[in-house]
Amino acid sequence: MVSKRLTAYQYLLKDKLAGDKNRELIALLKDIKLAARQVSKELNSAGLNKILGDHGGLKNVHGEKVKKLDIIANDLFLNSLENGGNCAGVVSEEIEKSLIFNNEVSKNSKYIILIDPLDGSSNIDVNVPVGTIFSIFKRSSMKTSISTKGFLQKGNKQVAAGYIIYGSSTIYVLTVGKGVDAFTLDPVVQEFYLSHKNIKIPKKGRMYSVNQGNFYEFPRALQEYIRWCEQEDIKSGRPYSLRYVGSMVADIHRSLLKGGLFIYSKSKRAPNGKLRLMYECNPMAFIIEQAGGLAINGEKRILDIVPETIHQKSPIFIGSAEMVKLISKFIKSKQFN
Ligand code: AFP
Repeated sequence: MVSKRLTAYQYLLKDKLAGDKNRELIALLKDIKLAARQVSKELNSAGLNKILGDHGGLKNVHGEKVKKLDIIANDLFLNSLENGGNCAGVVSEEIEKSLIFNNEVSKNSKYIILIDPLDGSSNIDVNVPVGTIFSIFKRSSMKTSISTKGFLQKGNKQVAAGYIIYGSSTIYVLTVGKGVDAFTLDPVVQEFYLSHKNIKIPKKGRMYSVNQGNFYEFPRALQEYIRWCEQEDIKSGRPYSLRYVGSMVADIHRSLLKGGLFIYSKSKRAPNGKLRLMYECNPMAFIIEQAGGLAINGEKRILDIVPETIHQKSPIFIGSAEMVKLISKFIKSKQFN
């Protein structure tokens, strides 16, 4: 029997992005998919090909140790994006400055992209899921050439966002602003097929996800929320379960499918948290909101933050709508410093 499965490309073409005006965006999403397949392949055999571990003593713009696979993933995505010619420039977690493509095709493209090529890479050596996160915007003007400033758009202007989780299977989760769908990589055919249509995040969950090792560094309001999660209360199903992978993509993917709250707060040592607004918080916020959830930085919606720099950090509370609303109440009623 012939399979009726739809590839990501076919699904976008026929359904989510039907119409000629979307061809360039579909092609750009295809460039991302190509690199994701290559990264998936590299990760699957990394231990055999001696590409686990740190890349010498190299550190990234955030002062974090760079892994060999961070570099490989970054190169694969940048190659695919540049050669595909469907975006005018890129901001990557691995590169300090924005990269503007100079070839004739890319120059005339209307899209720009911000990407974390391999998030959670400190987990690679121990075989824990890692991911790619990306955010796509339209250029604010086609008349002038783009500059770093052109990337500094609010999250609510994103035209598409997605992540690829390299876990027990490789799954590509995508929104183009019309709900959220996911595609699973068939490792034999090496193609992504539609596997989760129109995902809705449960309104509430029983899992919270936070690096509790930072408890004494957290603002009072968050400490009280965590204590509340730990208390027994039959009516609300507490105590909640604590689940923290330490790989944002894995923690958010679980919350998206099962319900839950993911937290990376500000703390005494890290007044802006750790996660990056433009290629971690914004795309995840867009996806989760499109699935019916919420994402805030403690004070306001992530997607309404006006960015000042391409690598800026932001605290984030993201997940099931009722859980985000509740933590927001804790924050408003208690001290959040
Ligand atoms: P790495 O890419 O350095 O592994 O960091 C992963 C990450 O950016 C995000 O994926 C995790 O949620 C978060 O950091 C974990 O940070 P902590 O180790 O401070 O909890």
